[in-house]
Amino acid sequence: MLELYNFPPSTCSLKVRLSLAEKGLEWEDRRLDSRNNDHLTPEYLKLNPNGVVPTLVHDGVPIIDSSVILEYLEDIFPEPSLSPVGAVEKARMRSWLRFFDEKPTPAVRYPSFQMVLIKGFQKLSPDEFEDATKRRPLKTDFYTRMGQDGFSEYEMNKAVEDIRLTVDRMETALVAGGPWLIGGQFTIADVCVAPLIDRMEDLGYEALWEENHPKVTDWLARIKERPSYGVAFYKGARFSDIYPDLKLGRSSAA
Ligand SMILES: N[C@@H](CCC(=O)N[C@@H](CS)C(=O)NCC(=O)O)C(=O)O
Repeated sequence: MLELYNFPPSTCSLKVRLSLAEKGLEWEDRRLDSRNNDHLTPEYLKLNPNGVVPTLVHDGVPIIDSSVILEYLEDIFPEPSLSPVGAVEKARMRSWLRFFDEKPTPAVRYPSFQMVLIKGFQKLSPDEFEDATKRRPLKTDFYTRMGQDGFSEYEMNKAVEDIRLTVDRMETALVAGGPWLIGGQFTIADVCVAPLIDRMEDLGYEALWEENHPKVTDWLARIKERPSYGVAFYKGARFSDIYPDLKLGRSSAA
């Protein structure tokens, strides 16, 4: 049995939901609510000591870290394959995964928290906020830097630069040989970055690629046409589903 502990809008959870849908796998939805700190309970920390989602539990065995989970699914359920056969192509795919974990994944958190997630933390007293910060095994530094007033302009600009770098690299790769990031095959490299680009679009930053990255724009449109997209991004999985007024600030965000 496959169980996925996840939050509906979490980009890391969406990666795994996309892959499960691509493979047509049945799974139990262990949906957690971040506002209740469901991911910080002693029971959950036994599954995932990092206190983050997603966690895949396969026949009782927890597998953590979204990119690791994607490769695990490739190993256990190789068909339909989201991974190339050749060693060189596989290395290229893995280097995309490392890059996505290194740059755009952390970068997307800045506007996500600044524009949406901070709201929940602004309701806390300073002591409650400090407690919320300290109890997060991997996130204390990030939450401390955010504070209850938000990130600095420098940090926000840096995050946007990292997304720009990402779409630049994607455009170059797609020009050299699409339609997917490593060529003809849709792979977990595409799966990994798709929720990040979708999130930036949801926050109103689509000008970052729509203005002068036509291949990335087409790539995103093609991804959205895949049946897996509709399954993973069900109603409620985007911030704008939860906070409709987010759309109002779109034009000024980029
Ligand atoms: N490297 C981890 C990162 C997971 C992660 O940061 N998840 C976020 C949601 S996308 C989370 O659980 N955050 C909890 C929190 O901020 O307290 C992975 O890819 O699984």
